[in-house]
Amino acid sequence: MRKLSLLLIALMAFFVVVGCSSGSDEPAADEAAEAKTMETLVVGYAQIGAESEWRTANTASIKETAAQLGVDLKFSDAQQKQENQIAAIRSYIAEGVDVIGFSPVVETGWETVLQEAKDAGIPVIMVDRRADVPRDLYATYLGSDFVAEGRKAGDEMNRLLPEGGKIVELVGTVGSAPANDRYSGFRETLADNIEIIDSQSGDFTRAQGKEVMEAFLKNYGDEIVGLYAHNDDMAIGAIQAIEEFGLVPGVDIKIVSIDAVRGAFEAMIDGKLNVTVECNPLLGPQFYDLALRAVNGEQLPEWVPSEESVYYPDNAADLLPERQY
Ligand code: GZL
Repeated sequence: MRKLSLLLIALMAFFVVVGCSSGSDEPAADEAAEAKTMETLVVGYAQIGAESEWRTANTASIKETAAQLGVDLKFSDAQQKQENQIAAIRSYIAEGVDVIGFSPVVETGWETVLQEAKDAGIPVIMVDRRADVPRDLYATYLGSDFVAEGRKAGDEMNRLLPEGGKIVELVGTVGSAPANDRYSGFRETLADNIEIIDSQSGDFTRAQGKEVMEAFLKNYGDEIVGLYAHNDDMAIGAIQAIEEFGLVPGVDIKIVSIDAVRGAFEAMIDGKLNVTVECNPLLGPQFYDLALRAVNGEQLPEWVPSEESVYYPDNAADLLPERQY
């Protein structure tokens, strides 16, 4: 009996070994998948909305670059609603795209859906704005240093108001990384003789920038000698309110803004805006380069910062023709 059992075990072991090395024509499960190219890459992009000139230029860069590279782009506009962005990301996961890109409208509330993307093996790249999530939930963040933008804006306000005075602030979308960081960076460099007497959100739009500035003027009138706007669209709306109130924008009220969109150059040429700090929206080329590298297994740096400058009225007319946004 004992001999029979030993024979059976030996036979079983033999077939197991043969089976594994049977040279089956099925490829080994661990054979590296073929590397993706731009022409075979499928990208899902969950955009915030179309709230500003900056966003319009950012969207154009994402779409036009995909067309130039031959990337299959699935694109959605969330109308500045987080729930719409989350739904779009879930739809890309269900579609099985190769990589997901998104600009988080606010910093919080993303961990669950990004974990779902990770569980599905889909790398995520944060573009433009950053979300507050653990490092293992995203491949990299491509975007600006918003704190540095705020610091530059503070330096410019100090230069424009050497005697100091009372200023107001138009904040971007509440809870968004640019609003949070531009708020804090500005206060790091602002001189002690300049007092921020009011600070309200205009949600990065012209309409709300005008509305909030009208309220500021009603409450404080010509006490206000300066305005810090977190983006050019709110500044342009505020300029309209200042003119309707009977003051001269750029003269009675010095204005410092951020983005450096075409509308800001036109306002500087008209003498109504004193300075704009650049925030580059043309992120398409860098995004697809990072997306392809992530899909093909490269470990990416935590943050890829975009290059930016500061622009003034004195050469705005010369530069306007070459501005791409
Ligand atoms: C900044 C971007 C901001 C712009 C606004 O990178 O997220 O959102 O400053 C835009 O114009 O609406």
